[in-house]
Amino acid sequence: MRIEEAEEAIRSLLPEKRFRHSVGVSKTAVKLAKKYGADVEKAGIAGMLHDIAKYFSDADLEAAIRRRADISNDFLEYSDKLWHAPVGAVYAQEKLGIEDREILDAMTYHTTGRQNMNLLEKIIFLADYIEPGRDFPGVDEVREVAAENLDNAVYLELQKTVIHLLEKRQSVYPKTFEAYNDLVKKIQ
Ligand code: DGI
Ligand code: FE
Ligand code: FE
Ligand code: FE
Repeated sequence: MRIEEAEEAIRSLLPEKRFRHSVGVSKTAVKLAKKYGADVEKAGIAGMLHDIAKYFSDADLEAAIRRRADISNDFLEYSDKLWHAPVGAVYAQEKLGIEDREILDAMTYHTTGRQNMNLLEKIIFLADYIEPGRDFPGVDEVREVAAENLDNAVYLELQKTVIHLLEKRQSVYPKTFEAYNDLVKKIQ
């Protein structure tokens, strides 16, 4: 699959605003891939597809998580906002024929992160947060750090996300903490 084919695949599945977000993530991921030496085509495809399951119903998302032995059922114990990520990867594999493990993992972990994220996983995780359409307090700081050091930017995103969740009295998926603990060791 090429980036343009990925764009066509999401067009009918996402409302206009989410479609534009996905194009923004794809373009940002391509830029980060060029800067940090990742596979540019994979970054563009994973960025385009990352939210493909965002508008599936909770019932469908839950059914997919239960059906697939390779998606941890512990997602169901946490926020339903997490569910579209692993289910999107399964959808990309089953319906779009994507078999590339790096693309599928980048999609699976784009929301929560995890420890030992590889280059493509970090790029998609970060691109989702800083694409040009995002506008929330602190995003410009992360954009600036992203231009300098990938791990520092991923760390900052995780720090802001965890603080945000705690302030809103929301649960934090364990892999998000694991990603934070991993990156805090790697920052400069
Ligand atoms: O799908 P997007 O809106 O583009 O972004 P996303 O997939 O990164 O979703 C982020 C949302 O998930 C954000 O509103 C925070 C929420 N969330 C809920 N629980 C957790 C969580 N995010 C992380 N990283 N970890 C959690 O435990
Ligand atoms: Fe998402
Ligand atoms: Fe995210
Ligand atoms: Fe997204």
